[in-house]
Amino acid sequence: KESRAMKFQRQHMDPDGPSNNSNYCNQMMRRRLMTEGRCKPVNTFVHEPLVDVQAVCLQRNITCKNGQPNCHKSSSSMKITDCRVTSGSKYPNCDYRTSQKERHIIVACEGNPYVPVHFDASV
Ligand code: 5FA
Repeated sequence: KESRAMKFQRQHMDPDGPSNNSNYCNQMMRRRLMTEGRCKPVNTFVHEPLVDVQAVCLQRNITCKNGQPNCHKSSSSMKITDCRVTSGSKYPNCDYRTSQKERHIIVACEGNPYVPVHFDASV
């Protein structure tokens, strides 16, 4: 079974990206299996080395959106792409808007080793 840490990498890590095109989210949301059963409404990909994203679990500890205490905010801003389903998108033809940004990321971390398991926000 896929671990939560592996699921985070599948859903949120694209260190070599982004390919500079407006179809990025349409392609990546499908390729990373977030358009199976439903169109996942919003998702962020991070374009930084995995070790740098894992290191966020050692950076500033903050409260998550759900009230749990295990979120961490990156000390540096990171290259990200936000994917948001368009209002006209109809499953199974999932259509996304692609927005590239540079933001501090907030991830939830769990386990031993203590690694990212959920993408909470970017600020
Ligand atoms: N989740 C939320 N806060 C968490 C925390 N502090 N520690 C660990 N996990 C936390 O996200 C709900 C999901 O986020 C649940 O799985 C919850 O365990 C986790 P959502 O934004 O309400 O839904 P979603 O559709 O964006 O996310 P899913 O694909 O269901 O959730 P994933 O956790 O697999 O992916 P995510 O990284 O996008 O959250």
